[in-house]
Amino acid sequence: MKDQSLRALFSDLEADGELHRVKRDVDPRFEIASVLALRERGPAQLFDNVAGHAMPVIGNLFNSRDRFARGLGVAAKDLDATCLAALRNPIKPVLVADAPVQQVVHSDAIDVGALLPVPHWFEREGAPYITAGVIVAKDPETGRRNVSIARLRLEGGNILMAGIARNHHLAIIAEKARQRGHDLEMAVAIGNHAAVLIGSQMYVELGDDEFDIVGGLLGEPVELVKCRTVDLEVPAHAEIVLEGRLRPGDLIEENAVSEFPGFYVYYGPGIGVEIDCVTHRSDAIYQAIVPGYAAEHCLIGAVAIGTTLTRDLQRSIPAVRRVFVTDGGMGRLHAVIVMHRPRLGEGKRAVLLAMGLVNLLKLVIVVEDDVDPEDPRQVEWSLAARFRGDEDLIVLPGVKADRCDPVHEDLVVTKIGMVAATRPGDGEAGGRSEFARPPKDIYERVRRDLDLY
Ligand SMILES: Cc1cc2nc3c(=O)[nH]c(=O)nc-3n(C[C@H](O)[C@H](O)[C@H](O)COP(=O)(O)O)c2cc1C
Ligand SMILES: [Mn+2]
Repeated sequence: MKDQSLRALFSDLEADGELHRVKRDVDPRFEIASVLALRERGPAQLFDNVAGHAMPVIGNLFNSRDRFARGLGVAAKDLDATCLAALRNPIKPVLVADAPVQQVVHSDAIDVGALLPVPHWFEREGAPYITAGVIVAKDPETGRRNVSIARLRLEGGNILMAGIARNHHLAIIAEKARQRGHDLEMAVAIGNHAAVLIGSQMYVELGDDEFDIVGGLLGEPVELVKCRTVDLEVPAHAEIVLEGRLRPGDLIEENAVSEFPGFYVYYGPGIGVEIDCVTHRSDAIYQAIVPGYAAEHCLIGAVAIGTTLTRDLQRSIPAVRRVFVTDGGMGRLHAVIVMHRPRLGEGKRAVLLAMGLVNLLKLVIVVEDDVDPEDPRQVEWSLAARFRGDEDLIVLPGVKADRCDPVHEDLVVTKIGMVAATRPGDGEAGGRSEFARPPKDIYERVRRDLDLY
C-alpha cells in the first residue's frame, strides 16, 4: 500500500524548496488568508504557529498541475492521462479497522472553532469557512455513497452551515432526506491525499461512488474506516474527520460568500449541520484551500472538468485529443479543445457538445494538436493564424448559465465558440500556411545534439 496521507508529499516538497514553514505567529482571522493569497502560486505554506491553536495549517498545497501530479506520484505531463485511466478503471475501496484519523476522538461538548484552526477568509464573509472538507453521505433511497466538497461555515459550537449548489448530488441527496422528514448523516474528511481531492470533483453519475475513482487514481483501493457515530466510512489516512448530520429542514442565511470568479455572491440560505463527533490524528494538520479566484480552488475543478470532458467528447468525436480548462477562465468557464485534423464543421460540433455537457462553459476554443493548450500564447497564436471571424465563430445568446457566472441575466448568458483549425489544403508547399523552417534533416540533427552547442 502507498502512503495515502496528505503528509506523504511533505518531505519530497521540502527537499525541493516547495514547502515553506511559516514560523511567525499568524491570526486565523484574515492573516492566513492574506499570506496564502500573496503566495498564491508559490510553495505550499505550513503555518506552525496559529494563534489560539496547537494544530498547524497547510495551504496552497495543490496550486499547480505539477504539484497535483506529484501528489499522485506521476509526471505533470501524465496528469490528465492518469485521471482518464482512473475514470476508465475505478477501484473499490477497502475497510480497515485501525485508522490514524481516529487516534484522538472528541465526542462531547463539540466546539468546532475551538478544535480546528479554521481561517476567516474575506472581509464580508460572516465567519470562518472550512474549504477543503470532503463530505461523505449516502443516498437515503439507494444507500449509494457520494463524495464531494462543499463549503462549511462555522456557526458557533457544533453547528455549521453547508453551502451546496442545488444541482450537486449532495444537494439532491439532502433533498431526498428532507422529503422523508429526516436528517442526513454526513462525515467531513479534512486533510486529504491528492487522489481524494481530485476524485471528489469528478463528474460521475448520481449513485457512482467517487471513492472508486480515488482508487483508480491511487492505483489501489483507498483505505476507509467506519465512523464512530454515523453509518459512513471515511479515508483512514485523512488528518481530521467531523461526524454529524445535515439538517435539510434547518436553513441558515448565508449572506456574502466568495465564489471562484473572485467576487462575493448572495445565494440565500444554506443547510444547517450538527456535528456530534470529531476525530483526528494525534499530530493532525488542518488543510485550508483559499476560496474565491485562487489557483488551487480553480485548479482542482479544472482538472476534473477537463478530464471528464475529454472522456465524454472522445466517445462521439474521436478527433478530440484533450479538453483543457483554463486558469484565466477560473478553472470553470473557459475551455480549449485540442483536436487532430478536425473535419469541416467538426470543431463546432465539439464546442456544442462540450457546452451541452458542462453548464458552466461559456467560451470554448478549438485548436489543433500542434498547439499546447496550457500555453495561452500558443492558443492566441492559433486564433491569429487560423481563425476567421465570419465563419469560425459561434455566438449563442440566451443559453442557460450557471448561477456562478458573473454576467448572467436571469440565469442565461451568451456562449461563444471559436474554432481555430486548419482547413483541407492548409500547410501544403507553396500555400499560405506552410511553416517556415530550416531543412528537416539539419534541424533534426541539431535538435538531437543541441546540448553540444
Ligand atoms: C476547493 C473546492 C471548494 C468547493 N466548494 C463548493 C461549495 O462550497 N459548494 C458547492 O456546491 N460545491 C463546491 N465545490 C464543487 C463540488 O465539490 C463539485 O462540483 C463536486 O463535483 C460536486 O459533487 P456531487 O455532485 O457528487 O455532490 C468545491 C470544489 C472545490 C475543489
Ligand atoms: Mn457525486
